Amino acid sequence: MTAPDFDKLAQDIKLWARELGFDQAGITDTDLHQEEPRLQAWLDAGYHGTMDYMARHGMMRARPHELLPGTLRVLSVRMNYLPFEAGFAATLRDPSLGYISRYALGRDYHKLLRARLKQLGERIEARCEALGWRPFVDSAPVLERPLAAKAGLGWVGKHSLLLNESAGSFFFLGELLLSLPLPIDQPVEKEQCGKCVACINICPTGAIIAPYVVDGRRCISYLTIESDEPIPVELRPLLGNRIYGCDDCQLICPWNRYADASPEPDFSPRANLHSPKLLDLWAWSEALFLKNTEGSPIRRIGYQRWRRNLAVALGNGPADEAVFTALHAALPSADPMVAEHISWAVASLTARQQGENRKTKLLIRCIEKGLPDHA
Ligand code: B12
Ligand code: SF4
Ligand code: SF4
Repeated sequence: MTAPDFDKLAQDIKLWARELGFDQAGITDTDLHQEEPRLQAWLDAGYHGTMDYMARHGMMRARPHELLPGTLRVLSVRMNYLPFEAGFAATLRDPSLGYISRYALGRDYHKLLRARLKQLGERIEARCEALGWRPFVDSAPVLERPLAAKAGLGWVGKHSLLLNESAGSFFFLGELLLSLPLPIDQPVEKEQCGKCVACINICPTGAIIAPYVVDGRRCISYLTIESDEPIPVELRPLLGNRIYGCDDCQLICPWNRYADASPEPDFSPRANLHSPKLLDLWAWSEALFLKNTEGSPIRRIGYQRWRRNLAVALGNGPADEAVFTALHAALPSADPMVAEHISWAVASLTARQQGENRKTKLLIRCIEKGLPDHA
């Protein structure tokens, strides 16, 4: 058997990736040694909070070849996820609605991306004998953003997400580790944030503590999804109506004016999650939560975290009689952590005059000016 033409194979792999629904693919080597001190500093500072898996794999995150011995290249892929009718402003503006991060409105992306990467791996394997390969998405102990940046998919923005000149940042990343000496792609020449610091300023909880550095413990995504602990009291009012993740640092980013919506049916919003009334969600029993979130990433947080998040959002919303009644009714049977959040919500509604958060107002104005297609 003759040795494969690796230039041609690299071109074919990128074509197959497009055929499988990825919006872009790039190839890089496994050398991330420059990232190791930054990753170590981030861990040493404790910015991972209770995400123990971040510390557990240590520097392996920066050494993909240790994950699969023999790995020579990383194929990095990205897939847009924004739904056509994202309804950002309408949902953020109305405090009686719950805002769910737009990546989580449809089916769980992990399954979709991993299945597509597996298909891609099988297709490459059919061309090359004795190939070692392994797909990764998100949960992988590798630094996906620095790898994608090296593979030419974009640059790391000051919010720490990967940004692409023509696609913004509303996309998922995934990788295939490959034992093939494919030609590598060049990184984007320079990051293009320039003097902009909009994401840092708009972040509701001040989680972007310096350009490119996110203190996970302050990020709403961590507080509402990853953490199973009580949400720190001082941060609760800042969450507004964000009940699962947060998109603010991406929404304010000028590069997302060019973000494309995804035609992928799996990412189409489920009607009951797109811009739901908080009180409707609050009425879900655990059985209904499990039924309504089947196949959705939201299911992974479980019912108690879901209730905790809803209680905070209700406490930040309108002080209607119906809200007080619903909160009081849930108190006797609530799990102790949720009960504490319900009591906080009742106290907060009682004490406070209603009014939209100042930063949210500003964000909505910016979305309406800059993102007409999605707003
Ligand atoms: C842990 C994690 C989180 C944590 C911590 C976030 C963080 N910034 O690390 C929390 C729960 C808060 C989180 C939130 C979100 N996440 Co997340 N998360 C991850 C995960 C699993 C690991 C990230 C990681 O390694 N962090 C450790 C830090 C040290 O790494 P880093 O932030 O990449 O930092 C590097 C660079 O910033 C760089 N750096 C540091 N200083 C400097 C200076 C300069 C000049 C430069 C150029 C670089 C640089 O050095 C660091 C080390 O290499 C990845 C998947 C993966 N395996 O990579 C998804 C991932 C990063 N998340 C993703 C998403 C979509 C989100 C959310 C948007 C979800 C949401 N809507 O709620 C938010 C965004 C918050 C934000 N602004 O980061 C996507 C990002 C896609 C993209 N376009 O970049 C990923 C890649 C998942 C995926 N497979 O698609 N996430
Ligand atoms: S996702 Fe929200 S809370 Fe997290 S860094 Fe971005 S703006 Fe801040
Ligand atoms: S908002 Fe500005 S600073 Fe932040 S990532 Fe976008 S361009 Fe960069």
